[in-house]
Amino acid sequence: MEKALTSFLLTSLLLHYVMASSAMTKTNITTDQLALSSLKSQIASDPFHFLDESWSFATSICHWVGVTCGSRHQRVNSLNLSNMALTGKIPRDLGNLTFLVSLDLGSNNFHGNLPQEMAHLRQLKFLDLSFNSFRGRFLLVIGSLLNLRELNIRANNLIGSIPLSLSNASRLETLEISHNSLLGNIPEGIGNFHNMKVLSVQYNQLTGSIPFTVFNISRIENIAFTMNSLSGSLPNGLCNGLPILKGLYLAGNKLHGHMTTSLSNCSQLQLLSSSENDLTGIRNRLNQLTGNPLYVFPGEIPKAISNLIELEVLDLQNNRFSGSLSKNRYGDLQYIWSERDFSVKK
Ligand SMILES: *[C@@H]1O[C@H](CO)[C@@H](O)[C@H](O)[C@H]1NC(C)=O
Ligand SMILES: *[C@@H]1O[C@H](CO)[C@@H](O)[C@H](O)[C@H]1NC(C)=O
Ligand SMILES: *[C@@H]1O[C@H](CO)[C@@H](O)[C@H](O)[C@H]1NC(C)=O
Ligand SMILES: *[C@@H]1O[C@H](CO)[C@@H](O)[C@H](O)[C@H]1NC(C)=O
Ligand SMILES: *[C@@H]1O[C@H](CO)[C@@H](O)[C@H](O)[C@H]1NC(C)=O
Ligand SMILES: CC(=O)N[C@H]1CO[C@H](CO)[C@@H](O)[C@@H]1O
Repeated sequence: MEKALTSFLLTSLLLHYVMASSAMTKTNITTDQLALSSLKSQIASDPFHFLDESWSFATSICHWVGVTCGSRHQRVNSLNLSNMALTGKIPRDLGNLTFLVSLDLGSNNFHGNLPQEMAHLRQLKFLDLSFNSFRGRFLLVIGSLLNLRELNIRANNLIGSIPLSLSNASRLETLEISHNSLLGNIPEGIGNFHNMKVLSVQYNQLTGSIPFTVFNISRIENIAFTMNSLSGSLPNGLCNGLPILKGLYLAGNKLHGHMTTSLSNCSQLQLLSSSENDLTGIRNRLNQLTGNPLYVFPGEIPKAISNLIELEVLDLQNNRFSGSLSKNRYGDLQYIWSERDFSVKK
């Protein structure tokens, strides 16, 4: 009797739970549906009709083009509208997609300010807004996205300085904020990114010196500061905290000083660009990198280039190289290398 009662209670409890949670899922699907509809209403042009037909209430949002839902919650966890030639703005309601883990709007014609409400996307790990025309001080939002691993806002019209709060997003592995109009100093807090592999702030209007904390991020593979107005000198023992550094892009700044420190600890360095600064002594130091596949400095293609077993991409456009190239073997493409422009391949 007791047993039957217990089992009855358990069953009704379970039923209650199932009903309550399905009601919640339903409301929440509506939430996501409204948010996506709001986004669609802000898209002024969809020349290839990616969303026209697919984004209709006749089908579940989980089947809409570019939308992926989580299998447990049936909430939108990924939105990928990259490279669809869409023109439009991002509505505040996008911030209601609170289960989003991955958002890729790269390579479209989105414009206007990015809404503050994007700070509500706390689950976000991957955010790509590159190659659009977004403006405003979007980086202020990033300090709220504590789970973010990869941020790519390359090639927009974003302004403002790099906020101190950015270092709250301490799990970042890729910070690609190049080709915008960012001003001011690079904050010391950049050294908090212990997992950082790629740091690219090239082609902005950043000033002040490079915080030496950058040279202590032991997992970093590529650092790109090209074409800013950074001043000051490089630290002694530059390489000692950067055991797996592959690319260091310094060209086109106001750095000065004589390189007295050894580069021999940068045992994986493949590309170093330092032209258009007031740095001396680097060329001599490069001779220490005898085991390395590639070193690049202006005016000369190094002989070692023909031994490039690990070369991923070599892009020599817009440079002033001289010398001749011999045949190389090519492996997996991962990065685009050129003297002045570093980019993460998508
Ligand atoms: C998004 O969330 C806000 C705040 O909860 C709410 O006011 C708004 O109506 C929501 N937008 C949509 C399209 O549901
Ligand atoms: C988005 O889709 C494009 C094209 O299918 C793909 O190349 C890209 O990797 C996707 N982005 C993400 C974050 O999965
Ligand atoms: C981010 O860091 C700032 C200090 O730079 C702090 O005031 C703020 O509370 C932090 N925000 C979060 C969400 O942790
Ligand atoms: C680099 O890291 C070491 C060891 O953690 C620390 O002692 C040193 O102060 C750091 N240097 C900078 C410039 O952050
Ligand atoms: C290379 O790094 C090691 C360990 O950090 C250090 O002991 C050594 O002095 C460094 N070598 C040079 C030439 O700086
Ligand atoms: C309308 C709404 O957002 N409902 C619920 C969606 O799911 C979260 C978490 O599961 C709840 O906190 C909301 O109340």
